Amino acid sequence: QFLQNIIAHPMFMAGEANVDFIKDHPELFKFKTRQDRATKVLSFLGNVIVNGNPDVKGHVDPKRELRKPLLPEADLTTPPPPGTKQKLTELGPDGFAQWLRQDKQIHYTDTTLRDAHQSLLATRMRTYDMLKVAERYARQHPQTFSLECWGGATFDVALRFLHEDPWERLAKLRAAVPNILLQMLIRGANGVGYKAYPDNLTERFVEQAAETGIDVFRIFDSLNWMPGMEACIGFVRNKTDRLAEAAICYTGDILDPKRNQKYNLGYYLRLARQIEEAGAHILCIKDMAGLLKPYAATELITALRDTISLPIHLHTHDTSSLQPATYLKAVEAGVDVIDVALGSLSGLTSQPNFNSVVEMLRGQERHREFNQESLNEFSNYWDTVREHYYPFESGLKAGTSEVFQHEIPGGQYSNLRPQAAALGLLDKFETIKHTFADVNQLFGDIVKVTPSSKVVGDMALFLVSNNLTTADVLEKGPTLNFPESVRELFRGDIGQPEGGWPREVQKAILKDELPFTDRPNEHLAPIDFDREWQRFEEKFGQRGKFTDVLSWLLYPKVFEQYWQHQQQYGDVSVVPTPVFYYGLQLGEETIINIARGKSIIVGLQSVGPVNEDGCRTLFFTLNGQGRNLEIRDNS
Ligand code: 3PY
Ligand code: ZN
Repeated sequence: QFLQNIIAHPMFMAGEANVDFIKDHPELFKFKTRQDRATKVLSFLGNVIVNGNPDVKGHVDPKRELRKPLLPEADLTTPPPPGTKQKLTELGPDGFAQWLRQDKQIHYTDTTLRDAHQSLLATRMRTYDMLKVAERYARQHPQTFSLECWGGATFDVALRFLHEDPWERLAKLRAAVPNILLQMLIRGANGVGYKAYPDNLTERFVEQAAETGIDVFRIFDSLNWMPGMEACIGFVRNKTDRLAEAAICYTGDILDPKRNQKYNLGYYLRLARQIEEAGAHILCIKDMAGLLKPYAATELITALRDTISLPIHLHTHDTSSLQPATYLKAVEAGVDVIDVALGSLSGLTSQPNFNSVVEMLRGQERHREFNQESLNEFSNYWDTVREHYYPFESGLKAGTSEVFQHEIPGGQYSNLRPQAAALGLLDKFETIKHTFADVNQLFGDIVKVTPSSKVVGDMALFLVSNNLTTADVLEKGPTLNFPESVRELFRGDIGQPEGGWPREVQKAILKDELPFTDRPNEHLAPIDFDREWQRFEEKFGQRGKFTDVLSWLLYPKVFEQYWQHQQQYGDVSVVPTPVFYYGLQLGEETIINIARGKSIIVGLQSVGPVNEDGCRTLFFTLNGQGRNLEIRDNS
């Protein structure tokens, strides 16, 4: 600790420490009393036991029996066979892209660790459950193209609700899966956030993500606006040796004359050419709401294959339950990679079922073999684990063709319901869905995906909660105080839509504020990283890792809360999920691996009454020894 104090001292870092430095600075001898990891974890558990985990408050069913998941079979004594990761190292990104385009057999991206739980379980899947099976997956299914496991909403949710470091998650997954490409979703100029960030922040973020473990960067812009993607494509291409996969977000219906005025085949082909010119290695069709119907897929994929020479990756959500048919047609038309999720985390607002799609293509000349028995074991593992997250289920019971009318993205659909409930509008959910579609038309028919979809949702909720319709926006515009996100959208904060914003609506929303049409990032000062390192140290009292500085710059408030939690309770990502959310029952024991090779066995013996200080005394056993802890009761 003494040496750490010296190294961290500002004078030492500035190279100004002379011979009297130690004598003149008694504070170097001040040592923080460190609580050991076990005590920190114990106080986290104590808090959950006494006060509940706030993330599930009001949704806990104490009678619910949670089973222990069975781990899929795998031989962990042998190293994982080489896979796409080794192929990328061998061929480099350009060579890899050519190989992919020419490879006949269909490839699969498994989204279980990112989009599947983002779309079904409010993004709550914890590193703990992922790591239990990651090494096994690497051995059993090395022919998988990639594992989508990072980015999108997972960065924010990991810090905010799970109190986990997303970078640690990625590093651990990388170590467990050295043979399959790891993939992330990045919102172009909006990074893993909801607004534009300075370009040099996105640049450093991309470099660090590659260094920590990302191989495939799926880059999109929420309005399909090329300037929102170009810089990010360049960062991946020029600053890393990884794959830049740029996405066209699919909206409307190219085969429907009522919906294809703006978003028609010509529009998508033009974007694809621009993406190829911008230097992407792979083109993605990102069908975030699941609107690409089977025969439209035939037309789109065939035309794209004829127009560009990049490999094509197709992403969809099975909200309508039609999307396996779309995959069949896309495979016939020559798509190179399709996104699927392991059975028990597939379907509805998530991706189509991995296990079943493999079987659908058996007999098709492009079929790729997988060990079906093992895929089912993984599905069964996630089926049991999914139960542990029951408070986050969306309640959607069946596929719905309504999605073709409202066009709400899969990841947003399950969120809109609780948002409506929080505003006391659950009985108006049908109206909200209709209003979402009306707002889209009012906004000029835009691409709807994070963050533009969130703004359409915010506006729909605003109108419904104020008993207004879209017609009122123009009529009563000057007297209405629209949500901040709507003003930002029309100001140009997240880019420009195809055909521009409808002028009258823009005027009604912005009133006297002037919009801009250049890149929002142009208005942001670049980050001075040396200064930010210093500010970080001043604020948090220690130098911190670069990844911490990045997380703080992206999500300042969320990171601060995460940091406090970390100081108080240590690394809680190691706590088993049922214990993390629901605590321990009297007499129950759990094993927690608090550090590499170091486990503790914790049992709960008793919970005392509230004393005069408002605390309860909890009696635990820690590796068989009694330990008591005072926990404040906040009720
Ligand atoms: C995200 O941006 O998180 C998405 O999943 C968009 O579809
Ligand atoms: Zn998606």
